[in-house]
Amino acid sequence: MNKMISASIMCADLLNLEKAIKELETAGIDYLHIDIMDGDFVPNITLGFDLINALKKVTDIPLDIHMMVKNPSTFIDRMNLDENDILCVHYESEIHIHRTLEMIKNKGCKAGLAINPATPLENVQYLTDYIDMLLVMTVSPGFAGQKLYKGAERKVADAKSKLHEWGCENILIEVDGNISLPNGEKLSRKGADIFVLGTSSLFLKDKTLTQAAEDFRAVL
Ligand code: S6P
Ligand code: MG
Repeated sequence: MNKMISASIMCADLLNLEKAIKELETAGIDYLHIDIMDGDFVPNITLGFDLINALKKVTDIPLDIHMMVKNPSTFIDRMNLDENDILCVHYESEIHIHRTLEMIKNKGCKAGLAINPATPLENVQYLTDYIDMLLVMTVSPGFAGQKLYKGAERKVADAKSKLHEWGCENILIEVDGNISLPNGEKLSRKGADIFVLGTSSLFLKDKTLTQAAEDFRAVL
């Protein structure tokens, strides 16, 4: 399976976003990762639906939307997405998460389920028919610039073997949080497919986005 890069837009130069998007296109980035936070599910507030709908008009790079909000089902209709985009919600964000995943599938885009460091993998087992991607958080959600939590490598390895055991190899594993070159290399070996890159490896002061993406691909 091809390994893919998802660029974390909250870490881009937001005052020159169009320029960054064009550079990410040139660099062959696979997804734009859009973090939506509500100040309630996580202690921060970031990007929103107007930005998503504006991005859909200017780029063909598929969106990888990471909803860190309570009751995300309320907002599903607010985004114009197509079959290549991924809409990802957290296991803990709804009482009836299965219904939300069904709503996402009915919308016609791909569905992702995000799990926090403390979320057991078994919580995913009976939802696998409704998801295209499992987002294994490698930090607690809320902020860029954090440190990989200590169980992350084991969690990704376990996620890979559980998905195999459940006959769900088609479900992609995404990792998000402190994906530096060494962490990316380790997590790739454990089975991660999509890598969310932010301040740790893509948006750097001393490298262009193209160079940083190339350097990251070299360790996968
Ligand atoms: C964090 C968010 C992430 C960050 C990304 C930043 O809650 O979901 O997508 O934007 O992790 O990357 P880094 O390398 O600064 O951790
Ligand atoms: Mg994220």
